[in-house]
Amino acid sequence: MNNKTLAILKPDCVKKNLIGKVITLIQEAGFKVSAIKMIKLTPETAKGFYEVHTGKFFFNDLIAYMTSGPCVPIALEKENAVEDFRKLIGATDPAKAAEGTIRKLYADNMQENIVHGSDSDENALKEIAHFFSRKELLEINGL
Ligand code: IDP
Ligand code: MG
Repeated sequence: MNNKTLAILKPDCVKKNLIGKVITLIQEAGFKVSAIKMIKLTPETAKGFYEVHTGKFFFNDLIAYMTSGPCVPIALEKENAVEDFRKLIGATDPAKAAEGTIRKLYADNMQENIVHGSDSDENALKEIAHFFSRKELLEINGL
Protein backbone atom coordinates (compact mmCIF):
# COMPACT_ATOMS: atom_id res chain seq x y z
CA MET A 1 0.00 0.00 0.00
CA ASN A 2 1.12 3.50 -0.83
CA ASN A 3 1.26 6.25 1.77
CA LYS A 4 1.36 9.11 -0.75
CA THR A 5 -1.20 11.04 -2.73
CA LEU A 6 -1.36 14.24 -4.75
CA ALA A 7 -3.82 17.01 -3.98
CA ILE A 8 -4.32 20.10 -6.11
CA LEU A 9 -6.14 23.10 -4.69
CA LYS A 10 -7.77 24.08 -7.98
CA PRO A 11 -8.10 27.66 -9.35
CA ASP A 12 -11.59 28.13 -7.80
CA CYS A 13 -10.17 27.25 -4.36
CA VAL A 14 -7.44 29.90 -4.78
CA LYS A 15 -9.90 32.52 -6.15
CA LYS A 16 -12.35 31.97 -3.32
CA ASN A 17 -9.56 32.52 -0.77
CA LEU A 18 -10.02 29.02 0.64
CA ILE A 19 -6.39 27.79 0.58
CA GLY A 20 -6.03 28.05 4.36
CA LYS A 21 -9.38 26.48 5.21
CA VAL A 22 -8.87 23.53 2.86
CA ILE A 23 -5.31 22.86 4.05
CA THR A 24 -6.55 23.00 7.65
CA LEU A 25 -9.13 20.28 6.89
CA ILE A 26 -6.46 18.20 5.14
CA GLN A 27 -4.03 18.49 8.06
CA GLU A 28 -6.74 17.90 10.68
CA ALA A 29 -7.57 14.66 8.84
CA GLY A 30 -4.02 13.48 9.57
CA PHE A 31 -2.25 14.18 6.29
CA LYS A 32 1.31 15.46 6.36
CA VAL A 33 2.24 18.10 3.77
CA SER A 34 5.52 16.87 2.25
CA ALA A 35 5.77 19.37 -0.64
CA ILE A 36 3.70 22.34 -1.77
CA LYS A 37 3.90 25.11 -4.39
CA MET A 38 1.75 27.59 -6.28
CA ILE A 39 1.84 27.39 -10.07
CA LYS A 40 -0.22 28.34 -13.10
CA LEU A 41 -0.82 25.40 -15.43
CA THR A 42 -0.30 25.93 -19.14
CA PRO A 43 -2.75 24.29 -21.57
CA GLU A 44 -0.01 21.76 -22.37
CA THR A 45 0.65 20.79 -18.74
CA ALA A 46 -3.09 20.67 -17.95
CA LYS A 47 -3.74 18.43 -20.98
CA GLY A 48 -0.88 16.16 -19.93
CA PHE A 49 -2.14 15.90 -16.36
CA TYR A 50 -5.72 15.10 -17.46
CA GLU A 51 -4.70 12.98 -20.49
CA VAL A 52 -7.04 10.17 -19.39
CA HIS A 53 -10.01 12.50 -20.01
CA THR A 54 -8.96 13.47 -23.56
CA GLY A 55 -11.99 13.51 -25.88
CA LYS A 56 -14.61 13.58 -23.12
CA PHE A 57 -17.37 16.18 -23.46
CA PHE A 58 -16.03 18.21 -20.51
CA PHE A 59 -12.33 18.06 -21.53
CA ASN A 60 -11.98 21.51 -23.18
CA ASP A 61 -13.87 23.22 -20.34
CA LEU A 62 -11.73 21.35 -17.81
CA ILE A 63 -8.52 22.63 -19.44
CA ALA A 64 -9.89 26.21 -19.57
CA TYR A 65 -10.86 26.00 -15.89
CA MET A 66 -7.56 24.47 -14.73
CA THR A 67 -5.57 27.15 -16.59
CA SER A 68 -7.81 30.06 -15.46
CA GLY A 69 -5.58 31.00 -12.52
CA PRO A 70 -2.98 29.69 -10.13
CA CYS A 71 -3.41 26.38 -8.34
CA VAL A 72 -1.61 24.71 -5.45
CA PRO A 73 -0.30 21.14 -5.90
CA ILE A 74 0.46 19.41 -2.61
CA ALA A 75 2.23 16.08 -2.07
CA LEU A 76 0.60 14.44 0.95
CA GLU A 77 1.55 11.52 3.18
CA LYS A 78 -0.61 9.36 5.40
CA GLU A 79 -1.32 5.68 5.85
CA ASN A 80 -3.86 4.64 3.18
CA ALA A 81 -3.43 8.11 1.66
CA VAL A 82 -5.20 7.66 -1.69
CA GLU A 83 -8.41 6.15 -0.32
CA ASP A 84 -8.56 8.34 2.78
CA PHE A 85 -8.04 11.51 0.75
CA ARG A 86 -10.79 10.59 -1.75
CA LYS A 87 -13.10 10.11 1.26
CA LEU A 88 -12.10 13.49 2.67
CA ILE A 89 -12.81 15.35 -0.59
CA GLY A 90 -16.06 13.56 -1.49
CA ALA A 91 -17.71 12.75 -4.82
CA THR A 92 -16.75 14.61 -8.01
CA ASP A 93 -20.22 16.18 -8.10
CA PRO A 94 -20.58 18.24 -4.91
CA ALA A 95 -24.34 17.67 -4.98
CA LYS A 96 -23.59 13.98 -4.43
CA ALA A 97 -20.70 14.46 -1.98
CA ALA A 98 -21.15 13.29 1.62
CA GLU A 99 -21.77 15.80 4.41
CA GLY A 100 -18.58 17.26 5.85
CA THR A 101 -16.46 16.51 2.78
CA ILE A 102 -14.40 19.34 1.26
CA ARG A 103 -16.36 19.34 -2.01
CA LYS A 104 -19.72 19.31 -0.15
CA LEU A 105 -18.53 22.25 1.97
CA TYR A 106 -16.98 24.43 -0.71
CA ALA A 107 -17.54 23.29 -4.32
CA ASP A 108 -19.99 25.08 -6.63
CA ASN A 109 -20.53 22.43 -9.31
CA MET A 110 -19.14 19.29 -10.91
CA GLN A 111 -16.42 21.19 -12.77
CA GLU A 112 -15.41 23.75 -10.17
CA ASN A 113 -14.97 21.29 -7.36
CA ILE A 114 -12.14 22.89 -5.34
CA VAL A 115 -9.70 20.03 -5.09
CA HIS A 116 -8.08 17.13 -6.96
CA GLY A 117 -7.13 13.83 -5.37
CA SER A 118 -5.25 10.92 -7.02
CA ASP A 119 -7.38 7.85 -7.73
CA SER A 120 -4.80 5.06 -7.33
CA ASP A 121 -1.39 4.43 -5.80
CA GLU A 122 0.15 4.19 -9.27
CA ASN A 123 -1.36 7.51 -10.38
CA ALA A 124 -0.41 9.18 -7.08
CA LEU A 125 3.29 8.59 -7.78
CA LYS A 126 2.97 9.71 -11.42
CA GLU A 127 1.04 12.84 -10.41
CA ILE A 128 3.50 13.80 -7.66
CA ALA A 129 6.29 13.46 -10.26
CA HIS A 130 4.28 15.68 -12.63
CA PHE A 131 4.61 18.62 -10.21
CA PHE A 132 7.68 17.88 -8.08
CA SER A 133 11.02 16.72 -9.44
CA ARG A 134 13.06 14.08 -7.56
CA LYS A 135 15.75 16.69 -6.97
CA GLU A 136 13.23 19.12 -5.53
CA LEU A 137 11.71 16.46 -3.24
CA LEU A 138 15.20 15.50 -2.07
CA GLU A 139 16.06 19.12 -1.36
CA ILE A 140 12.80 19.74 0.52
CA ASN A 141 12.86 16.66 2.69
CA GLY A 142 16.60 16.16 2.96
CA LEU A 143 16.34 12.43 2.32
P1 IDP B 1 -12.23 13.42 -9.82
O1 IDP B 1 -11.59 14.79 -9.78
O2 IDP B 1 -13.28 13.26 -8.74
O3 IDP B 1 -11.24 12.30 -9.83
P2 IDP B 1 -12.62 12.87 -12.66
O4 IDP B 1 -13.72 12.02 -13.21
O5 IDP B 1 -11.23 12.32 -12.66
O6 IDP B 1 -13.06 13.33 -11.19
O7 IDP B 1 -12.66 14.24 -13.49
C1 IDP B 1 -11.60 15.17 -13.39
C2 IDP B 1 -12.20 16.56 -13.24
O8 IDP B 1 -12.91 16.89 -14.45
C3 IDP B 1 -13.26 16.71 -12.13
O9 IDP B 1 -12.70 16.90 -10.86
C4 IDP B 1 -14.01 17.94 -12.63
O10 IDP B 1 -13.30 19.15 -12.39
C5 IDP B 1 -14.06 17.68 -14.14
N1 IDP B 1 -15.26 16.89 -14.50
C6 IDP B 1 -15.45 15.55 -14.41
N2 IDP B 1 -16.65 15.17 -14.85
C7 IDP B 1 -17.27 16.31 -15.25
C8 IDP B 1 -18.58 16.59 -15.80
O11 IDP B 1 -19.42 15.71 -16.00
N3 IDP B 1 -18.84 17.90 -16.07
C9 IDP B 1 -17.94 18.91 -15.85
N4 IDP B 1 -16.71 18.68 -15.34
C10 IDP B 1 -16.39 17.41 -15.04
MG1 MG C 1 -9.88 11.72 -11.24
